[in-house]
Amino acid sequence: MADPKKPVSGEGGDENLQFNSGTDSVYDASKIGKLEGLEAVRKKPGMYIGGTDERALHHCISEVLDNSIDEHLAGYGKKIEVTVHVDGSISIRDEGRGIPVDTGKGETMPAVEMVLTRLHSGGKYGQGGYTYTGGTHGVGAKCVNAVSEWFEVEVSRDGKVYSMEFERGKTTKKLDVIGKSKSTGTLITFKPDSEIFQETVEFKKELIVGRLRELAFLNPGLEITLTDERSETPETEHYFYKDGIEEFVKQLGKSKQVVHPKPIRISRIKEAAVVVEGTPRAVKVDIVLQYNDSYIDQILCFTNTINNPDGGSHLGGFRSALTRAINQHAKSNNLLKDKDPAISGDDVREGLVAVISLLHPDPKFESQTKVKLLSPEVEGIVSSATYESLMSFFDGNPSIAKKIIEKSLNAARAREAARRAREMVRKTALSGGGLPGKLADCSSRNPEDSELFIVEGDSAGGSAKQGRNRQYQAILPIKGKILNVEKARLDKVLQNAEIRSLITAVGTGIGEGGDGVGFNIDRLKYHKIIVMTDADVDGSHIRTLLLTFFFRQMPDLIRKGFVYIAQPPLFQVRRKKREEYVEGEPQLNKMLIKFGSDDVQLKNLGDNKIVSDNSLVEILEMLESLEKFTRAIGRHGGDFSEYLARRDAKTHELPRHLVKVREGNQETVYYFQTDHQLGEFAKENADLRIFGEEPAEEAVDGVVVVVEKPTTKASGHVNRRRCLHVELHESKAVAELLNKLERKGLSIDQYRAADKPLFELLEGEGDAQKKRALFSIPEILEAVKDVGKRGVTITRFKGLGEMDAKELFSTTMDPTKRRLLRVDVSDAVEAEEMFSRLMGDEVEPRRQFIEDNALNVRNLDI
Ligand code: 0RA
Repeated sequence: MADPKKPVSGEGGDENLQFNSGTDSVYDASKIGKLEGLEAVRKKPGMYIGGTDERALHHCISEVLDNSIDEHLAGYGKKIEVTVHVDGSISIRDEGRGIPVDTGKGETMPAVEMVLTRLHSGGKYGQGGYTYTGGTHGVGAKCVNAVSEWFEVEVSRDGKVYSMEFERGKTTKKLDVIGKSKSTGTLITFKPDSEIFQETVEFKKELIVGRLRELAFLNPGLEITLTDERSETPETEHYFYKDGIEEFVKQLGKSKQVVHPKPIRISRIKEAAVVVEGTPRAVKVDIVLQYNDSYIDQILCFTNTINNPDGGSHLGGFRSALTRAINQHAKSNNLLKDKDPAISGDDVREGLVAVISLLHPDPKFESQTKVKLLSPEVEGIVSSATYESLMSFFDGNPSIAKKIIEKSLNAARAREAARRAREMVRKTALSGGGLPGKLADCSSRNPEDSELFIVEGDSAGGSAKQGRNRQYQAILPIKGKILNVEKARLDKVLQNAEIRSLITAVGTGIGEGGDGVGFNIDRLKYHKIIVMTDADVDGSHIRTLLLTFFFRQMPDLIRKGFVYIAQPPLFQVRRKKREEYVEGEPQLNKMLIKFGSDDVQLKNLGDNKIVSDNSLVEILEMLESLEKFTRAIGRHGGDFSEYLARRDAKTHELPRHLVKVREGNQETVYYFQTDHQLGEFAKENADLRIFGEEPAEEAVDGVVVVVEKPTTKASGHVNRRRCLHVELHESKAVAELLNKLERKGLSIDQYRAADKPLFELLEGEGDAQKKRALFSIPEILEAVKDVGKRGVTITRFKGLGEMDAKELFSTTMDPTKRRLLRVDVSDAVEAEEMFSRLMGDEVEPRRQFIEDNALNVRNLDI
């Protein structure tokens, strides 16, 4: 077998590589020499995966998923399983055909290796009859491989299970058979490389959920599951929607009263709509729409299951046809009176929820990010499909048509009223004294470095005004609960005094632009709008109301990232007359360790040497991270010291597989170092079917399989052996930590409690010195924390008012110390659900919900 440490292929990179589908390439040996490895992707991640930020990180998941979805669309596989592991890696398992593993004629490597390491390959193997793809097929997975610290693929195909491994795009384990399987599919696991994703490598569950749910809606009949093993109690969530986008539309409008119970469905296949490479091909449109009693519209557009937030030709076609159909039906049925205002596009979209899903064999987008569809031929296709379907629906359902027209007319009347109200707001804003009296503006007139703090309550507002930097920080105190804008129409919202001062302070105006008084981002006076409320129920309610207002009336403020949440500290820690402020539990923990380690010394009884202060802090930090893994192994039913005991003496590698076998009440846990050892075990215990093809009987985690031939006991009782197999992806991270600890003089055998002391914790000097004997490594951390807690008073903060002006500034407002959260609504369903739940009547679940989800709030260290 190949040396696992040494890359065996994928040498240097050609920086000038351009994308191509590879269909025209002939992979003779001479060309392969030039077809470079994946260095190009690592050098220019922006070009291949759209950057190195949190969004790009999550985009990696989509890149792999798209391949699995393509398999599903091609008729292979009904289920995709996504699992986030404790070490930060992620697995995507599908039931597709499996990436081909054969080595083609004249090739030097198996197809799977080509597909995953050769920038130009893929098209050649990817022509499996996929008609509609996100345009990423074949390209995605290899780019993800390039930007992964490690990447593993397991292919089930032709009765066998194959595996391969890579590091940063280079092969570290050649293709190998590790077991047998009757099913087919691909399992890809990767850990994003922190050298590439310098901002963060942490997958956020909310961001994953959004995409998975969307994909399930767009692929009716496909089941997608998500398990987050990082949570204390990992549960598997299932996304499955038999009725596809119809259910999507229902969910989006879940909290609202609907105007008609059944969503309207528009479906059309336009044959020979486009010509791709000389072949005429069809374009397919699916639209579902439904009206509700709200005052906002939500239209989501997708092309080949990719979201196009900026719309494009499909949206254009839909919008114009909707306006045309409603006006036409109203006119032909004499539903308009002379004094009625004209019904505009805005009016027919009030209270509309719609999802447009387009399948196109060769879509053209405005940019790499695919936020807007260009393909001009689509406009006419969508427009005529919409117009014709709606006209016949209205004819067949005259009472629904009448309701929709009545609703549009109301919207038109309200639009007139709102225009007058907005004009009034604008006039007050422009007539000099228009700025709200309570606003303490900053002196800077440069929006880029100006900040507006919206502060709950006059008392906190007073402190903030005193403590602020008046050069660039403006303060607007908001009293009590502002109007619930979710439930009110624009003209009502604008009558509320708090809302009016908010609008004037922000400067942009609200509502649709176009008539000169609407929202205009160019008039924004502050590039940071910071909501600063108490960490209690009222505080979060006010925060929610404010965010709802922005979300509804100034969505671009949120979309463009101008809205933030201030984070006042959660704890005050008093010790020896000193006060410090602490953000949250993990930081508090860190602080206690720091206090403890300041007062103690650690003596290693092995060599009788005192560990240096610096080393002690590092050791304690490592022990903290190790605890996370201890819990994870425990959750799989393993025992951490047992697991550590299986470390390979030479390579220091830890077991990569855990198999728990249960027979009656008896439970045995097995650990395996390599895929091979697991394979051997699987062969010897064929009844367990570790690479199972039977539906899992109680899938907790990993694969649970049921015995094939139950042994029948004399009593006639059927005794089945069950097993749970978990791949321990965290082993690499744990092994690294252990190596580091070893370099600090702590040996792995000291992990389990010994019968004699291994370390001594020393406190104080000379005769007064206290000694505490420690029998194992984990005890070190505990003992130091105990010392750290002494003489410390911890107070939990409730309100901003509990801090004086200076404290408020230094903990929450000072740009060099504060931590702001940027508000980022990335998922419409989630946001919708969130807002409706937030607006519900029960306070406690709502507060919890805000704390847990905080609007996909993104951490920003500013
Ligand atoms: C190349 C060719 C074929 C399938 C795939 C790649 C493939 C890639 C991925 C990535 C994740 N899951 C996947 N499933 C399949 C076609 C295979 C054939 O024709 O048998």
